Amino acid sequence: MSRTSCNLSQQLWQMPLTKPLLRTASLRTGLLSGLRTGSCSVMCFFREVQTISYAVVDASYIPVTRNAAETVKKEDAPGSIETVGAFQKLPMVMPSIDIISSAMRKAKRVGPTKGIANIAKREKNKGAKQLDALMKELVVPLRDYIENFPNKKHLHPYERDLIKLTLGDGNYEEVLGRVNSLKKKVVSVAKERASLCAKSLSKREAVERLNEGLKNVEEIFKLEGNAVDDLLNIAKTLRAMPVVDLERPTLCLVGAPNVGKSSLCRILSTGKPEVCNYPFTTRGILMGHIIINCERFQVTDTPGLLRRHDEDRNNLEKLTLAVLTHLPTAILYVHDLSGECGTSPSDQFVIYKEIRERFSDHLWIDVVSKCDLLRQSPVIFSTDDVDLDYLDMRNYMTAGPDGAICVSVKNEIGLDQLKDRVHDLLVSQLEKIKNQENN
Ligand SMILES: Nc1nc2c(ncn2[C@@H]2O[C@H](COP(=O)(O)OP(=O)(O)OP(=O)(O)O)[C@@H](O)[C@H]2O)c(=O)[nH]1
Ligand SMILES: [Mg+2]
Repeated sequence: MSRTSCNLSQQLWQMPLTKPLLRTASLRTGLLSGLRTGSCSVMCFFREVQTISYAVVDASYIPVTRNAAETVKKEDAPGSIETVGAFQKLPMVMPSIDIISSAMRKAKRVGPTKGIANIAKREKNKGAKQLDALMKELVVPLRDYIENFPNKKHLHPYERDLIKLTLGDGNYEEVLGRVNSLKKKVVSVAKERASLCAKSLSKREAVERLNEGLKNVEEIFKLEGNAVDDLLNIAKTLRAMPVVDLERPTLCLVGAPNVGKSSLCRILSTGKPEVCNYPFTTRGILMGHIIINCERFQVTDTPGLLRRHDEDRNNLEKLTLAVLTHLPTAILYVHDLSGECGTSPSDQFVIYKEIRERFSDHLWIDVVSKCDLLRQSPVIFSTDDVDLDYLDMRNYMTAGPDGAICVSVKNEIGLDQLKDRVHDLLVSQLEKIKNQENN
């Protein structure tokens, strides 16, 4: 049997994280870098390249199984995980139909042990060996998946949250559990059939028992192999998640839905998150990069936050909070006081105060968007509370939080000032991360 190692590369690209479970990810096209005049900054969304090892066995590929030492190391992983990137190391999963057809083909090629003269004995020996080979061909990839899809408790909390919020609570474990029970079933049925075949009394009986055994194992695999296909889709979804570098400062655009976060992201970078005039256009974490003076930073566009308690938040909002909680982000908070976005300025004030308090340790810039639409007097919704006289809120509704930069993407107002502030913010964030590392 010839065994050749090869590397296959798979290109990754950022995608919205909230595609329903197991739906094939649609890849976005790459975006080129753009230049910012003045401070020589470039913001761009990058493709990430992933390299995975396979062994080619008999003209088909199987994922390389890691050695025992590596497995033990993973089991001993510490409680607090400080690295991300597990999704890029997931094993390649083959479609169940490919696994079974390749296994059947290989098993049927297995001959009897040489030197058995008796025809019946030879046939019994061949049958038992073919069933055993079939079992091994099926079990090797399944075991590889079970061992190399990480246990959630060994993941960084950010990745744990991504799994929960994008695949649904418990789905990851459920699918791995189904793969494991398929593996056990294959082992038990194939062993039983092989032993039956070995006990045959004639050549004919051995042939019949072999054929029945092969058919039986094949049927089981075809019936329950959808666990493998589900795992394949999980791997695709997870691998397509934005790649994050925890040591790089990240600018995170936050605010209520429809306030202009993605429009600003498009201006600050050459990334092209979708912009529409309705809430929750952005349905996942979009990760890109900003290069300022040859230093590379990350930028994420996030789904909007509504005024409500955490237990009522949808998974999109929870994704935004997961980014802020687990990644080293500097926040660019966007306020829309024009009355156009659907969330009243007073509600935005409440959301803002909560987020500001909760993430008070983050570096921060406030931006009032759509200033081309701003009026002299504050916009008050008919649903607003009566205590609007509250001074802070009055001030907020007129000009946003103290120090906020007023910008208009439409009329190109305030954008240069914003870019300069973003630059300074990210440089400070870099220093903050370095200081934290040194302490
Ligand atoms: N007049 C005006 N409209 C703007 C400006 N910036 C954004 N908009 C519009 O506001 C709407 C929402 O913009 P988005 O950038 O998609 O807002 P978002 O915050 O990313 O929205 P979600 O992803 O749904 O949370 C779009 O119709 C934009 O064209 C601006 O400066 N002036
Ligand atoms: Mg958006």
